Amino acid sequence: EDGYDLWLRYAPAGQARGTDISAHARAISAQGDSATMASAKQELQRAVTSMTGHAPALTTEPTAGSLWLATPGSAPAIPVSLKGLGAEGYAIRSIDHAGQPITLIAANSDIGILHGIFHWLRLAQTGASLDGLDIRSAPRIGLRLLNHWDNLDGTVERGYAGQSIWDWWRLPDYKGPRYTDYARANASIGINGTVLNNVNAKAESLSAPYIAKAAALADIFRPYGIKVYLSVKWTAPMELDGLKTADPLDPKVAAWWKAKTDEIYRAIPDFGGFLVKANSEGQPGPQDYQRTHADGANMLAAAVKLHGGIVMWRAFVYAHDNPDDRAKQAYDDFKPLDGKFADNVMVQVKNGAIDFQPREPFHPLFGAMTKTPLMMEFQITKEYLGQSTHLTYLGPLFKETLDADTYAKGKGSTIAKIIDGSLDGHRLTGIAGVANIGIDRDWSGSIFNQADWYAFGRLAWNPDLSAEAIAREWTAMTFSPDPRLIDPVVAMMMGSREAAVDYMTPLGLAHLMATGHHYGPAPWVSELARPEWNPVYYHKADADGIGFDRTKSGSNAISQYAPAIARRLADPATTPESELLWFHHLPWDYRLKSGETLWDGLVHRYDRGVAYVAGMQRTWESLRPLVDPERFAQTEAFLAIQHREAQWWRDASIAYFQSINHLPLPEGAQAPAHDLNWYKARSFPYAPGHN
Ligand code: BDP
Repeated sequence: EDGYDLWLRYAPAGQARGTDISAHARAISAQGDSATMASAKQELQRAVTSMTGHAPALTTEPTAGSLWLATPGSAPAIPVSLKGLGAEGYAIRSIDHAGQPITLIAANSDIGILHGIFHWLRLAQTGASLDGLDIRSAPRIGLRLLNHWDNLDGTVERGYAGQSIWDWWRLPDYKGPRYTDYARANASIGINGTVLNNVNAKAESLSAPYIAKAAALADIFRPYGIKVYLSVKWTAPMELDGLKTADPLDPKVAAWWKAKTDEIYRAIPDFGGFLVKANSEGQPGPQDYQRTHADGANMLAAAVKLHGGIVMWRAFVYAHDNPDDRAKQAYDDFKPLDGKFADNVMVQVKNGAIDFQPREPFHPLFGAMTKTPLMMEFQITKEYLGQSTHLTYLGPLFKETLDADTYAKGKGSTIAKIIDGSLDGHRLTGIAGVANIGIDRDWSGSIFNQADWYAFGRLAWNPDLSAEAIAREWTAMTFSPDPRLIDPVVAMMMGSREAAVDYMTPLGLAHLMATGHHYGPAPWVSELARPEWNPVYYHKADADGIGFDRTKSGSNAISQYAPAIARRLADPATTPESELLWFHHLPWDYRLKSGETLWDGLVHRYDRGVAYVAGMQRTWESLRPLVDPERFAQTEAFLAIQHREAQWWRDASIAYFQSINHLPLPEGAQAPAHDLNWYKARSFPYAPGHN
């Protein structure tokens, strides 16, 4: 049990349950023989055999106790309506077919069938009833993509699970089995696209040899309903073919992109399109030629349009020469461009306005660009949340953003409704997750990090699912459906993200991580070239108080939100305490709702975070008899690391803030183990994931 099988372990189900599963999967009946249908049948056979010890028969006509896979193309008279299921959805129904009980899995397409069989396998694996099924499911969001920040040299930016799974060197000739397992895992949670290379892109990824390599991957992923996309470097025409400029309005530049796009589509006929990081953190872009993001996006959009492709243009921008609050800059740049983008462009916006912090208020562009389809960008890889060793389940973080109410069109204008297109009537809809996948046997750097990949996919399919329900499914499939295990593991997962917020950046603090690799605490850093790279820029602690004033008296970032929200955020008393210091600079003796001072409350939260991790260690220890030794030991070791590091975060932060406010610790709180200089001296320049 090294974690390679992810949530597709298909562990032996035990006598009674095995018999039950067998009875519902005596045979797999299907007429189609596409590669997709073949994968669906194979998956079922492998799973049912592994869970029950009995291989189901393969038939073309449905027979008693069979799983009947039917599309209008393969089986004309399907006794269930397929309306509203679209090209990817499915229906699962227990039916009586000519006097025989069978389970029908029906869809408009073979891809829908594949999604349907994975749903049925989820039921089988989690111990759910397989009788009386009447399920209909279709994705709420059209494009459900992973973004790989994988470099052509095999490293992964912000990757904590080893090198890239793309073996660029040996592609396209050698296509290892991992690519298929990757596709299976993604198809099982409904992911339908993957951007292969880092947003900090190299021009070479668009050269002929790399197009051939991408095409080889696209061929493997196609039967699983997964399209390939590429990140592009804006100056590729100059770097690859010696053009004098990359000005998007120069006809030669447009012609180059058109020809390049045609070349890609010849190799990959269903190529998805381009992802662009432009004029951001040193990347070139249209602004270098006094053009706008829309000028750039639209030029590319024209090139892919005829082929049905799209452009995903990232809104993650902040300029080195802009003295204004970094949190405001994306809005200031993009809001005026609303309505100016071509209809096959999506603007891809991170969940928060800074950068994937343990907690951020939602990005103010959500709700502000009603004429442009906005794509959500979450980070599945935990750059700022403990990377591979900390157990911090991201389901609650994703949900917090999806459920956030923008009030853009009055109460109930949630972000989920913006990105699924329903609020503003967009048909092009999407969500992206920065992948946490690498060559490690367990794919994600830890067993529990697999849950974040899983949760992302499930929420992309249906943002209304609860983080807890997803954690339950994942735990049942990854470990076992035994309630003695599920209940404590899920409880542990559900509070884990809040615990990280507590021990790293409580009460709305943000970006206090060490330089470059963003791992441990370094709230003291103040000497980096750009002000907004320094933690002191974010916490603004001084003898009198702490926090970033984003109200009228400060940067007025709150004015970027809908009036109903801005009003609430204008006053610390009506600002959620979880976001307090994000929006306000407050005196150390400010009274929290609990009655304690801000300083005492801060210290208590650090302590609460550390205590939560100790609690997870106890819970995990109690589960020793229920978990296989290999995976038990990994989590046990990682929790010990997490506990040590939570304590480090707490102590370093307290030592630093105390050096500024000179306040005593609240009654009963332990003094940090070392003095501030000890924490400042800790460095680890070779941390992974940072180039
Ligand atoms: C930040 C990362 C950096 C990425 C950047 C981005 O630190 O490595 O390149 O975001 O999203 O989170 O472009």
